[in-house]
Parts: sequence; C-alpha cells; structure tokens
Amino acid sequence: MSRWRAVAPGRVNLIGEHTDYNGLPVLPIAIDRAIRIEFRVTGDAAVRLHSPVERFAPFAFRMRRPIEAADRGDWSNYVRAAARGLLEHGIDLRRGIEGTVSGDVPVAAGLSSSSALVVASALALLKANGVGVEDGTGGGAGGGAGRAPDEDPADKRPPAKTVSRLELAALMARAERFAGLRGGGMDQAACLHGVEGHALRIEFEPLRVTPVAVPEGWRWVVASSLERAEKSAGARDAYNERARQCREALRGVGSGYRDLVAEPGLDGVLRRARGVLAPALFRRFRHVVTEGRRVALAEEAMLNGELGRFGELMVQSHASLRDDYEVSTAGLDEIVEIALEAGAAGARLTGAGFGGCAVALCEERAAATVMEALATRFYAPRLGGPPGRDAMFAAKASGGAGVTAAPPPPSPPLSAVPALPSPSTAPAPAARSRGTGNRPATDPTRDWF
Ligand code: GAF
Repeated sequence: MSRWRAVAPGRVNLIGEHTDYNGLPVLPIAIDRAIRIEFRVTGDAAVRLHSPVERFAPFAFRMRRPIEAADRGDWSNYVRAAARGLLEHGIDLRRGIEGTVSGDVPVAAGLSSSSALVVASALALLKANGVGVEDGTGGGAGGGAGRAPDEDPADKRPPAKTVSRLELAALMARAERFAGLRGGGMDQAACLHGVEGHALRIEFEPLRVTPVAVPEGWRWVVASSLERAEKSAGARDAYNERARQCREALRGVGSGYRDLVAEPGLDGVLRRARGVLAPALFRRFRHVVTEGRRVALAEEAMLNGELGRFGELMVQSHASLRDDYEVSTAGLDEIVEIALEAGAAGARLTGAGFGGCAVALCEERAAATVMEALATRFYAPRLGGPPGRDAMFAAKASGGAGVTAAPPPPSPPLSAVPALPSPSTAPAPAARSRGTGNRPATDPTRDWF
C-alpha cells in the first residue's frame, strides 16, 4: 500500500511585520525546519492522525460539511481548517488520510508551525484525492529550486483537478482563520513558495511571490525568547486587536495603506495622520506605513548585497514593533540587544511577537560569536545550561512544501486514534473536548508536532 509524506516548512520573516493583513509586502524565508505528515490514503472520507508528542492527542474527524471546530487551542483545528478550506473551494474529498504528524518547527515560537501543519494537511488531502498542485506563480514567482516534487513519477493517474500554489496559499490563509487568528497570508505563501537560498517578496491583493537571492555569506540566527506565542491563545486576541486598530486608523486617515506608502515622503502622511488619530492608533498606523517602506528598502539592500543597510532596517523594524506596535517583550528586546552587541548587523523579533523568536543577521564569521553571546548571556541564566537546538539555531532559506512517496513505515500505533462511528448511521463526530494542557516546561520550544 502506498505511503506518502507531506512536508511543509516553517518560515522566518526577515522584515515586514504586521504588514500582510494591511495589504503591504513582506520578506520572509522558508526554513530548513518542517512539519511532516506520513500517511496512507483511506477509502472513507475521514482524517485520522496522531503525533509522537504527548500533548498532541490523537484525533479523527469525518470530512463532511460542516466540519466542527474542536476546543480552542486544540491542534486538530489546523487540520480541520485545511479540510474545510478545500471543501469550501469545491474540492471533493472522498478519500481520507491516516498517519503520523511529526516535525522540527518549534511550536508557538513565531516560526509558523501552525501554517506549516495547515499546508501539509492540505497537500496530503489533495494527494489522497488525486488533485495536483501546480507551480503557477501568478506572474510573480520564479522557479522552484529546492522544492520537493508534488507527484511521485510512479503515480501516472491524471489528477482529477489541479490547484496552483498561489491559489492554495490564498485558500489556506483564509482557511486557517477557522482556528481564530485573522492572519494575513504571509505564512502559507512562504511555506508553499520557499526557494532554496532565496528570500521571498510576497505581495497581496493579488497574491504574488518573487524570490530574491540571499547574498553569499549572510547568516540568519534564530533565537527563542522562551516565551510561548500561542497563535490560538492569548497572542491571538492581541493580534486580532492590532488588525482591528489598523482598519480603524485607516478609516480615520481616509486612504489605503498601499497608496500611503507609495507617497514620496512619509512625513506628510504622518503629519496628516497625527492630526486625526488618537495617540495609540497613530502609533499603530506609523508602524505599518514605516514598515511598509522598510520592506522595499530592505529588498533593495539585499539585491545590492548591503548587509549593514539591511541590518539597520531590521533594527528600525524592531524598535517600531516595540514602541509603536507594542508586540515585543523584555526577552525579545534583550536578545536583540545582546545579538547587536556581539556583532550582528541587525536583529528583530520575527512573526507576530508577544514572545516567540528573534532573528539576527550576521556575517558568516560573526555568527558563532553571536550565538555564543546569546548562550552565555541569555540562555545560561534562564536554563542553567546551553540552549537546545530548538531554542537557538542558524536557519537556511529553503524550498517549499510538497508531497513525495514515503519509505515503508515502522508502522505507527494507529490504535491510539479514536474510532469513528459508522458513516452510514452516525452524525459527524462531535469535536473532541480535550484541552491541550499547556504544560509548563523549562524550555518551552522543545515541543513540536
Ligand atoms: C502571524 C500571521 F499569521 C501573519 O499573517 C503575519 O501577520 C504575522 O503574524 C505578523 O507579521 O504570523
């Protein structure tokens, strides 16, 4: 019986934070850390998955509309979101999947493990139902160097239907909102369009992805603040609140963010906005428009190989996220400070903030010194020893998500997955009501799907 493996990378956003849901570009990389689903296709339209990580309890659900949500914070919601998104798009999910979810993207770390799970689930379900994924790029994206192939060459059956990567990215961005966070679409697009050795300029409305080569010798050090930034918990409400404030600010200023960022000087825009917005709204607004401007400047710096300039823009971005957008934490600020003092060209929080990780840009020869300084000054006092491989690592710009044939299993103990009632008689199963139980851990980055 064929077995498959859907692999979907996490991402590190280099610059352009909290701009995607305002229709402004971002510049992330897909990283060499991924969520994997090893699965076999089943004849009934149901999903049965489990994980070797204890806190992610096994689950099963039938893919019949409406797909019920499980409790807030339950990891199955990301898989349910993918199935729901595909069904709503009119994709006929007659066949299901059964398998194991694993991976090495640290969870609740701002590295997009949840979107990687959504994308991996969607790819697995599409594969199970003979729907191909095309590299259509909407005119923006270049080739797929380093991208895992979508089809096993041995599988000659023509796909019943195809979707393009861009279409799927947009679809999954909408679908993931089912889990509660009103995200903007960067994470799913980065996950599906990653290109080895390249950052990705992602534009929205319409979605376009353009790879930008990362110059030789630029290194990205990712360091966790050891504070969980749970997309499905506290961070979600604070995030959604920021998105609401951005819309409100725009109503006050009376123009679109894209037009505002395109104005020749931002001083006039900011002066006008200061006159009409309450102070907190003005600060949110100022972050968005200045960050929008920084993304274009950072891309230019990357194209010109100007490491110092790119670093400066990262530092400005962090200050703006800390002071104007108020999404940083003392831990993230400290990591940025230590990294800069140790010789990083730039450093900033990455992802939504409220905990999670920071990313530092270093010259190749400075990376070890920066990591050493973080180990001694940030991690040793907190962990009583060196950071684990999920707390601090050098990330590489990597290829995007795909499905390949999997080697035969050491078969997973699927008996652990709850049985579903018979499809002919039973209603769709009620959402499982077990909480995930956020166990306190010394190093909270150690859990992964
Ligand atoms: C989260 C969201 F999912 C993204 O869409 C983006 O807004 C990011 O936070 C902040 O830039 O990862």
